[in-house]
Amino acid sequence: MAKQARKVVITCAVTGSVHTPSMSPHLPVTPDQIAAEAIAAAEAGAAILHLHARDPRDGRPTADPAVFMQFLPRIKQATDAVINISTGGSSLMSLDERLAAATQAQPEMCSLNMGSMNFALFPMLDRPREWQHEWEPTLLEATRSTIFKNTFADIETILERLGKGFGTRFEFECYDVGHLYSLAHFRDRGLVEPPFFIQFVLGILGGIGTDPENLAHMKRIADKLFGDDYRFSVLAAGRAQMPLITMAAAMGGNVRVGLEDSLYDGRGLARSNADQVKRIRAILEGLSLEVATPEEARAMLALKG
Ligand code: KMH
Ligand code: ZN
Repeated sequence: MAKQARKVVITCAVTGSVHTPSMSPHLPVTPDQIAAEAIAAAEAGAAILHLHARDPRDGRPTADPAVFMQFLPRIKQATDAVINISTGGSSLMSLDERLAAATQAQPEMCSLNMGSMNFALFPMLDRPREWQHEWEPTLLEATRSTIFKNTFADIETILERLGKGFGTRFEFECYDVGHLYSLAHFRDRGLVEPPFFIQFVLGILGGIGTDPENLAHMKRIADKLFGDDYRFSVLAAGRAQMPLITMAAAMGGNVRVGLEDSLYDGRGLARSNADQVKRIRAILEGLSLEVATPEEARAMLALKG
């Protein structure tokens, strides 16, 4: 019998809280834009949609569940994609703020950040001030002295409220090798169940860099700690996005694209999230890899459906 092709799960992170509206005219910020971009990304082949919200008035990141509720039902109605709500929000939000939307929506999947760290956005200030909205420099500057706080107690709270409470499964965001050991600790305590969906996050200033050796090392250690009990995916910030996720696919992993992680497509700005999905899709097909449907992603990751 012919060997079944391995399927690759494409996650699309549609807007995030890292980039600011003046960096790209294509970054979706209103509920209409977020819904339209998410739906187009799903139509292009994204099985999982990783979602944040933005204040429709100025594009600033917001944790307000009422804003999430302006786009979530529309996305659910138009697609079968797995909804993944961020619990990372932004490093400037409190844990309660970060959990508010997920608590209300009780999605199939949420992100879960596996450690506290510096999370610098201030290098993005190296752009002409006149390009920037008046709130942007203050917000970016604030990340110089803010810790992205994800203590062991915070992680337990998220596991308790969302995992145990609603059967939500997680995209475990690991920004460095130590975060893999933290996840293994929660596994050893019986607080998380396989299969684990581990997102290797490369290229955030404060976390591991985008060197290919780092990706190989993250996988080596994850193999050691989790054996067959995990699936990995990769996101790489900025221009490293496509090269690193291509490497991930070649290594047997899954991929994350989206304007949350990179504003680029090739040499210029990505015109949409769907453009990035289409680009990685073409690369995957060139590698003779098949793209997983949402149903296949649900089965692979044991989601509640
Ligand atoms: N912005 C990414 C580097 C989250 O939303 O919980 C990581 C992320 C975190 O997506
Ligand atoms: Zn995110």
